[in-house]
Amino acid sequence: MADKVLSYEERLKWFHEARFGMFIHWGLYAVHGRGEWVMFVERWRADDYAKTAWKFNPKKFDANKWAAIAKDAGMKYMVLTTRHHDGFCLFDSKVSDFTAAKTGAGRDLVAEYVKACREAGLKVGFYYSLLDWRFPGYFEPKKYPESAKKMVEQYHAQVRELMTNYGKIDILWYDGGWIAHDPNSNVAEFWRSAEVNKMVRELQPHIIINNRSGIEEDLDTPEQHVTASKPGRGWESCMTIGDSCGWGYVHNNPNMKTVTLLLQNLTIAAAGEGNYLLNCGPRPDGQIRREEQVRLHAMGEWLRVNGEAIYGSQRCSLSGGMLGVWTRKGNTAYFCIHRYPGTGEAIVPLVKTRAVSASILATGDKVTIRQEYNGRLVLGGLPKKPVDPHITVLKVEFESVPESITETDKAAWLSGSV
Ligand code: JFZ
Repeated sequence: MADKVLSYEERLKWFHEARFGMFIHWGLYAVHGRGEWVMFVERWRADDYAKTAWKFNPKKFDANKWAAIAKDAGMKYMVLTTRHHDGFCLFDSKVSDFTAAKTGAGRDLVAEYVKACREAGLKVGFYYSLLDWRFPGYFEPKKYPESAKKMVEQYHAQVRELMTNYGKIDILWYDGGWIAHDPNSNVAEFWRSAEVNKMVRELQPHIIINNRSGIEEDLDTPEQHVTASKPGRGWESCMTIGDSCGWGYVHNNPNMKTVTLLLQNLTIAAAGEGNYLLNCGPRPDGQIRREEQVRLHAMGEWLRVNGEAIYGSQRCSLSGGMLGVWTRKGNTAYFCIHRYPGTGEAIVPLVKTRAVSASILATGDKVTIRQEYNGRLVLGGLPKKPVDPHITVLKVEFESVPESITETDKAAWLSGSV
């Protein structure tokens, strides 16, 4: 008898605590070094591209090293591309010969990934692309209806394999559903996604499913931007460390984001009660490139000191103004300062609730509190230079859940009488 499907809140409890995960885009495309869309963008003939499978033999792939990098970064889960749009499966499949197990690698790379995640105490996520470019029926479903039907059947069969053969899976990260059709077709109907997701939840009652099979399900997935969903709705911003043009390995990727920007994105996501799924595109040999490793390590260093403000964060109604963003846990609020003031004071307008105490989270050093006209909370006695090169967090205890003043007269602030 299958376990009962957990409630939405129960299923998302660990996710809200986690706040930060590692996305991994890895597959045949890494051999070419020009991102995961290389087969389509360069119009490789299917049989020509398929030969790449015999060159893909990741001798240096060690999933335990990936898991160690994710843990060191302060990440709590991983999501791996089990199959991307090019159709190549990193897992062993009975319904496809285009898999790592049956070609150059000769291994079930997903099985190794799952084992490593569990041994590291990380939650396990599977990315799976519904579309498969190898099927003419994806591009011309009306002209090649049989091919389109077989592609849908592959999706149903392979998701069943993924949900059956690898133990407890925590996130099913669909992709590539909406691109398949002309704008006025119904994605969920074309893929018969409701049938699949019903089966998924029967096999994995606690699983979180994202919104990319044509059905809303559990998670919104803003891509390459950090945009909060409405309160109560789970969401996760997914983003590349390098240029947005490639999730898979891009040999020369000149625009790697700074650690400061990556941490700002993480704090903005946490402020909106959302998660940050940050992507690595490992080399064809399975190693995560150094430029990504060093940034992830630095994020982990910051989280080891300031993680209290991020993990399990709640929304906070206080204004961060020009300086940064607020997260909250009960009556305690955390001011994540992105633009540190040089005056020794951080001014927060329109604070309704009495502040009781304040300190610098990283050092415990006390911060002075003054509450004045227009609800201005002045946090003072700050060192002239920020204690952290990226983001300094002030921890402020309030006498109740901190609230903002609602301005009924929009001009009242001018006379200090908000
Ligand atoms: C998709 C994939 O195509 C991409 O390779 C990567 O896996 C990313 C995480 O997901 O990218 C998208 C997603 C959405 C749109 C376009 C590309 N869109 O909505 O236009």
